[in-house]
Amino acid sequence: MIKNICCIGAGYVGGPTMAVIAQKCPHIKVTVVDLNEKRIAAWNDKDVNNIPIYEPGLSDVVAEARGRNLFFSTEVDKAIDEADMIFISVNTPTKTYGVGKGMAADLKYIELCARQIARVAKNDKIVVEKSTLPVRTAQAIKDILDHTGNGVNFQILSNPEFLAEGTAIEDLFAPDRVLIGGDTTTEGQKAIQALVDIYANWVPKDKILTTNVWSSELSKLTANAFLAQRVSSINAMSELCEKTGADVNEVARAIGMDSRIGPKFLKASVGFGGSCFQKDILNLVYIAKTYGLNEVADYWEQVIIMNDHQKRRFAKNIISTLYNTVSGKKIAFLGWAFKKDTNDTRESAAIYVADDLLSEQANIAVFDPKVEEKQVYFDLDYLETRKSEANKSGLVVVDNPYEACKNAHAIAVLTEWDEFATYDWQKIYDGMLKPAFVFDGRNLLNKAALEKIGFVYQAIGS
Ligand code: UPG
Repeated sequence: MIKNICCIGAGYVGGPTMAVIAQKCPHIKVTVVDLNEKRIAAWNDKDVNNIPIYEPGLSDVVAEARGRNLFFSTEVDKAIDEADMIFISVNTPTKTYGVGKGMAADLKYIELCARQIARVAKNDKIVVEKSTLPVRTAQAIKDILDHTGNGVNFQILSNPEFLAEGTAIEDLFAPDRVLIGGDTTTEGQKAIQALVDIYANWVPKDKILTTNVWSSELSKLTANAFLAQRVSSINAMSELCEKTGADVNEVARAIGMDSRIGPKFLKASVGFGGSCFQKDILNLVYIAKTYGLNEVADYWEQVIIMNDHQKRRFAKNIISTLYNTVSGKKIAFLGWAFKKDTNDTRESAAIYVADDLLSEQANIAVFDPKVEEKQVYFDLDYLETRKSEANKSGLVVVDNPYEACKNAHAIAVLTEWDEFATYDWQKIYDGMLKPAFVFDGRNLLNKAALEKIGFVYQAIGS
C-alpha cells in the first residue's frame, strides 16, 4: 500500500492532480516539489487565493488538504527519499535547438529527474510518468534507474493526464477514464495495481484502464492529435462555408448529431492554441519520421498547417476588409488567453494574429479579463519578429473593454469569454469609428443584434 507520494513539478498538471489525490486519499502523504522557490512559496501562501494556478474549485481543494496530507516544498531529495511512489510532472517543451528542433520533445528535464531519483533512492520505488512523453520514454527512464548499482528496484508506469485547463478539477473528480500503463511482468502488474488502488478511492473501477506502457504513452499523443484534428477539420470547412453560403455552425450541428461523429470539439474558431495540441502533434510527426513513416507524419502535420492557415487568414481578412490597410488604425482585441476561463496564453491564436497586424503597423489595444500586461508583451517578444520597444509602441494592454474599443476601427474577438456577450454593445458602437467592424473569431456574439446596432459583423465560417 502506498503511504507516501512525491510529485516532481508543481505546474499546471502536477499541482491540481496532487491536490485532488491528497483530498481524496487522506491516508496518503502527498508532497509536491519544485526547484522554483517562488512557485512553491505561492502554493504555500496563507491566502489560498494566491496559489499560482487559477482553476475553478482548486483553491477549495488545496485549502482542505494543505498542511493535512498535502505539502509543497523545494526539498526535492528529501521528498524523493521518503516516497514509495514518485510522479514526474515536469515540462517537456518542444526542442529549440539541435536535432529535432521545433518538433521533438525536449526530454532534458525528464532525464534530470530520473538521474536525481537514481542518486537519492535507497528503497524500491514506483516511478510514474505524468508528463506527456513520446512513446518509449519509459525505456530511457528505466535505463537510467536500472544502473544505480545499489540494488534498488524501480517500476515505471505511464499515467497520462487528460485534464483540460479551466475544467481541471471537474476533470480530475470525474474523469472519462484513467489510463495506467505498466510492465506485463508480475512486478509491473503489482505496481499498476498500487496506482489503481489510489484512483479507486474516487474513480469507478470500470473507468480505470490498464495497458502496457507503450500503449499508454501513445494514447495520450493520439487523443490530443484526434481532438486537434477535429478542430482543424471544422476550420477547414469554415473557409469553404464562407465561399459557398453554407454556415459552419449549421454544418457542425448537422454532422454532430450523427452519433458516430458526436457534437463535441466541432466549434470553428480562429485556431486552436494551448500548451498541448501543437506540441504533441509535432512530437507525433517527429516520431513517425524517425521510423521512416512519412505518410503518417504528413497526415498529422496537415492538422498544424491548417491551424496556422486559420490564424493567418483571420488576420488577412481584417486587413483586406479594412480597405487593405490597418496602418495607424486602432484595433481592439477582446481576449488574449488561448481559451476562456484560464490565464494561460501559450500558443494562443491571439499572439499570431497580433503579430501579423503589428507587421502591418496596426495599433492594437488588448483587453483580457485574466491575462496580465507583462504576459502579453512576453508572448510577443518571444516571437522575435521585431524589437521589444516596437511591440510596446504598437500594442497597449488595458483593463477595461470599453476603453479598448474606444475610437477603434475594428474589434477582434480572440477568446470566447462569456462576459464579452454581455457587454453594452450600443455603448461600444457609439464610441467607435464608422463603419464599425467586428471580427468574431469565436462565433460568440449575436450577429442579428450587432447588425441591428449598425456594426459590420463577420464570423468564422458564415
Ligand atoms: N478549440 C476550438 N474548437 C473546439 C474545441 C477547442 O477551437 O471545438 C480550441 C480551444 O479554444 C483551445 C484549443 O482548442 O484553443 C484547446 O482546447 P482544450 O482541449 O479545451 O484545452 P487544453 O486545456 O489545451 O486541453 C487539451 C486536451 C486535454 C489534455 C490537454 C493537455 O483537451 O485532454 O489533457 O490538452 O494535453
